[in-house]
Amino acid sequence: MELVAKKIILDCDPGIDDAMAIAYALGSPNLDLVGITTVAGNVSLDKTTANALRLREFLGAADMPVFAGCAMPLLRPALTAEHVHGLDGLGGAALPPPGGVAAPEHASDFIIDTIRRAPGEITLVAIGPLTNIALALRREPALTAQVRDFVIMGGSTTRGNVTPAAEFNIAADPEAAAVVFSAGWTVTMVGLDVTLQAVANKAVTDRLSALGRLAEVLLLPSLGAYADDEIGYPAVHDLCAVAHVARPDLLGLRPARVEVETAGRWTSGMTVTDFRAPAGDCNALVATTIDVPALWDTVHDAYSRLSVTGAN
Ligand SMILES: [Ca+2]
Repeated sequence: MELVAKKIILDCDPGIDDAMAIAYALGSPNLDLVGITTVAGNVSLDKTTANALRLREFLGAADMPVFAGCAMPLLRPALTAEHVHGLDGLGGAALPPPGGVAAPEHASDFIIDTIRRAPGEITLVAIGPLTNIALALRREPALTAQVRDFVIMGGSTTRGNVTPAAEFNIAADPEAAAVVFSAGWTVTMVGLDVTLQAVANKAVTDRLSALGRLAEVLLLPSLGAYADDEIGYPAVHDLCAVAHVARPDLLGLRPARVEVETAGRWTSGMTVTDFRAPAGDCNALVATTIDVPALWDTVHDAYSRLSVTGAN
């Protein structure tokens, strides 16, 4: 039986784990990446966009369209994470500056138009703050019915990483997340409950180091600089969400009602998750388990299929 790769749009804020997710999306035979959209998040929009362009060129996909989106959260001042991802967003990976430029269209227009033209075919995967997605939903509410699936890396049912209550992608733009979770579709939420288990420990980096220039130029320098002093090794959050689309067997999902806290003095950006909500009230499928060895197997397989380019 011939495998039909799933078409995906990746909305991202590269970002070290975003870079690993983009590389996976390009390498996986189960995925057909149709475009990359960028948003402000880990670093500013000009940097996340430049990083997406640098990555497409380095990863042998110079024709992959990149669309820049929102430079600021809907209502709040920007929240960035240079202390985690480095000043340019890719840690210690010294990729050359981009040769090309982003397409002129706004990210939210690309998302709306592409999904409208192929109803039921495209999975939208958001691995940064949800600003572009909220904007797209406000402009085209029918997006919820036209998309095949909608998957995010974000949130948590237990604890945060920016604050004790909130995970970064939700904390950076809680109002956008509230729009997205209340849009009337099912959000597949891949949050810290599972992504904190997906750590690139020494055994993982030893295995990745056999991948030649991909490892030497991108994976090892960026992972080496990826700060997570809490668990000792970096957790590759975004990679889990993209890998789930290619390999749905990796995660265990449970239906739940998720509300985003936007007003709490201590809990702004918290994804308040009710697993006991009646089925008709559920707006999310929440990842609660992950097969970590199988994740690294599929990642290694996808990475080994890439033909990395770029000058020495
Ligand atoms: Ca990200």
